[in-house]
Parts: sequence; C-alpha cells; structure tokens
Amino acid sequence: MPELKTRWDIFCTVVDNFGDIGVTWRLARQLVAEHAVVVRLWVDDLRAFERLCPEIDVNAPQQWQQGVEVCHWPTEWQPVDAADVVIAAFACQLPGVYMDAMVEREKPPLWLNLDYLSAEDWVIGCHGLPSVKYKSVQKYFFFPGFHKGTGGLLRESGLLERRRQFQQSPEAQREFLQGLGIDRAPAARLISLFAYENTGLASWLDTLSSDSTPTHLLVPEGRILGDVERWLGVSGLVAGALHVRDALTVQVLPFVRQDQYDHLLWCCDFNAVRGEDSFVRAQWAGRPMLWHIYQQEEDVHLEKLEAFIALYTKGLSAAASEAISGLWRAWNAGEDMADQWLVTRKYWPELEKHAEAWCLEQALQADLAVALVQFYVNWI
Ligand code: TRH
Repeated sequence: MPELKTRWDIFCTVVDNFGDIGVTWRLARQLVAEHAVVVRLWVDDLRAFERLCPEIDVNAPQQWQQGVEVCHWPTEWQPVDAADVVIAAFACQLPGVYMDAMVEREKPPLWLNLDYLSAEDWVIGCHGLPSVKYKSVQKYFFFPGFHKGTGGLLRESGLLERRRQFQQSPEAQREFLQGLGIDRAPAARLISLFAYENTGLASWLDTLSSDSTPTHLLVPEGRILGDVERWLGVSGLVAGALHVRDALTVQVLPFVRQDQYDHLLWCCDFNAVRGEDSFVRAQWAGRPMLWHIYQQEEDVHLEKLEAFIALYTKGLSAAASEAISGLWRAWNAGEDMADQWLVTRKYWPELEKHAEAWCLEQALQADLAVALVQFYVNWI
C-alpha cells in the first residue's frame, strides 16, 4: 500500500512588507519539492503574495501554485480538517475553529511557531522548547538561526551550485540583466538596493557619484524610492527610470518574482538588503552586503544587529571587521555613509573572500526545511 503523505498547514498573516509571505512561500515550495509532503499555505493577503508570485489569482479562495495548495485565510473561517504538522509563522494567531479541529484529531498534530531569525545566543536555548498548550495540543518554538542547535536557514537543495554556475557564466548574467532592461557598463560596479527609508542614503549616493569607479545602482520599486527621488531631485520614479549623476547610474527595477530576485543578487557585486528573507538570500549570493534590519520598538533590533555583526565578522582582519561593522551601523542609524564606504572599499578583496567563506560555513548546517522534517520525525 502506498504510504500516505504527511499533510502540513502553514499559516501566514502579512503584518507588513513581504518578509512574512516571502519566508512561508519559500518554505512551502521547498517542503513540497524536496520532502514530498502535502502543503496548504493559508495567507490573509494575496495581494502582497502576488508581488512575489505574479501567477497568484488574488480572488481565488483556493488555488495550486508550484505544487502548494494556496488558500486565502478568510475572516470568516470555514471548518477544515487539521493537518499532521501545523506551522504558525511568526507567532500568528490560528483561527479558534481550526485549533479545535487540532484537538479533535485522533493523534494531535505537531504544532510549531516558526519564529523570526536572530543571531542572538539565547535562540539556541529556546529552539525546540515547548511553548503554550491549547487543551491537549502542545505548541513548540522553532527558531531559524546561524548557530548549531537552531533550526538553520532556508536553503533549497542545489542552490549554491546553481548560484556558482550562474556567477561563472557572464553570458547567463548578461541575458538575465538584459531581460530586466539592464545594460551593465563593463567597468561598472553593480549594486542592488532594497531597504527601508534611510536618511543615510544621500551621503552614500554622493560618494558613489564622485567615485573614480562607476557604479550602476539597481533599485527595485519600494520604500527607499522616496529617498532616491529626493537625492536625484526628481519625482514619480517608476520601474524603468534611469538617471545618471557623474559616476553613478541609478536604475529603478520592477519588483521581480522571488526567483528572479535571487538572480539579481547573484549578479551584483554588493547587495543592500533588509528584513529577513532578502538578508538570507544575500548571504547565499556569496557577495559582500549591507543589512537594513527591520526596526522594532525600544530599539531591540539593535541587539539583533550587533549579534549578527559579531558572528559575521569572525575570521576577518580587525581592520576589515571594523570597516564593515561601521558601515552597517551607520546605515542602520541613518547616519552619514561617506567615510564608512570609503574605508570599506579598502578591504574589498578580503570582504569578497569572506562573504563566500561565510556562505559555505552556513551551508554546512542542515537547512530549515530539513530541520523541520527531522523535528517532526523525532517527535512522532
Ligand atoms: O519586506 P521585508 O522588509 O519583510 C519583513 C517584514 O517587514 C516582516 O514583517 C518582518 O518581520 C521581517 O521583514 C523581518 O524584507 P524581507 O524579509 O527581505 O522580505 C522581502 C521579500 O521580497 C523576500 O522574500 C524577497 C522578496 N523580493 C522579491 O521577490 N522581489 C523583489 O524584487 C524584491 C526586492 C524582494
């Protein structure tokens, strides 16, 4: 008799931006593709989802996308059977009726809270611990992370091989960039910019525009465009816009599908990323990067930032470590970037080597999907 596939339900509320749906969509696809499980992804905001995956029918209550059953999470919940594994992403609150369905199962499901990514040490101690209980059903904390003893990072099988092949093929890169309307000048440094509003941007762009090396800056449509407009002295920037200021070419890109965004990161010499998912993808790109961390109340995000800096800079020379840490701190404080950028440039070869080494070191860990499946196997 064929073995019945395990059924997984992933719940995602889009709090803001694209990280919540970005992470859960990536996870759902990987579980289906690599672990032969059945996944239903419940999402409350299909419009946000559509930006990452244009095939989404925003009006469909249920649809199949890349092997994942995508369900709109309605305000009025209709009863459904609970799955074998239930993931509440980022502490979202499950519908009460669904929680009762979990209780009614003959064997209770494995119920997990997939938490936010952090490099802080305490994560190791909390990963996998029991959280709250609903009647007879126990919830567990599941923490992604960079350390051994955490749930690891999302990384599809063969990702780094695909990335390396692409980076070794100037033709594949040229073709990809041309598809986005990007004609890279041969000597230009390519930088992608995905960030929240940032008062430090103008000083960075000033420095890039007066540099001896030309820069081609690629900016997907999003929250940073207002700052770009102010610096350029223009308004109404949309995808396709291209402006040259001395050594700096600024090009606005459409918000591309998630897989294309990976390729964009792989093409660039330097990636400014933000939040959680693009931050991880930039690490898999193996190139130097700049992280704009998601701001939290009472500045608790600054501790997260420092924890990651401390981990990431291990193995760098003291001077290179100071340079990249300074750049990241300035960016996250919205401060002047000029000096920090000039200092960072001095250590470029070392930072490039380090980015690849960091990527390989992180890839030694089991990826998050494998860790989840393993957690389930150990639990049953
Ligand atoms: O969009 P983000 O800032 O998302 C989040 C949310 O704010 C969330 O509430 C918060 O908790 C979390 O950050 C830490 O940044 P993030 O996580 O990088 O998500 C962006 C997603 O969008 C990611 O999956 C990559 C994708 N993306 C594309 O698919 N195409 C694009 O062109 C770009 C620029 C991004």
